[in-house]
Amino acid sequence: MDNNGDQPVPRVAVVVFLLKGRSVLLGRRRSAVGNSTFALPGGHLEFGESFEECAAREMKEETGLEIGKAAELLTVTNNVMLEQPKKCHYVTVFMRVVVDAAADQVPQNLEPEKCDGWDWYDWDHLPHPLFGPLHKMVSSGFHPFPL
Ligand code: IPR
Ligand code: MG
Repeated sequence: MDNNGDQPVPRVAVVVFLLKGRSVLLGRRRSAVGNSTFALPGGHLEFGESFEECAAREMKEETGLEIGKAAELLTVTNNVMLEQPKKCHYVTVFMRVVVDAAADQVPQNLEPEKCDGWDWYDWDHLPHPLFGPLHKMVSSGFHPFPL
């Protein structure tokens, strides 16, 4: 089908469960999509990128953390968000990176216009509200931890 630029189209987002022990890195979004909700670091897949490259780029851009090629694919969800101020449809690719619990990983808030700040949250005490795509996964019983 031809896309003349006026039609909304699905986009691809790559997000990362950065895990440290039983904690996950989350930040409160400042955005027309999921504003004020807690979300994983990540963002739009760029032309020609692998999921792993996108995960590493977004992590670096948003938090300053270097994950190299460590991200592994966990799952993919289809998220149609027509109720948002900016209607959108994302295919969301969820990746995982496990960091050394002893290592001093200090995330920086490098895009303060998009996020209130990053922090580690215990998986059993996640903050609310979670961003829609993440909320849907958590409510379904999904967890990102290696078996
Ligand atoms: P960027 O690319 O700005 O990091 O995008 P994002 O964090 O708003 O993520 C886009 C996908 C979301 C809305 C599922
Ligand atoms: Mg982002």
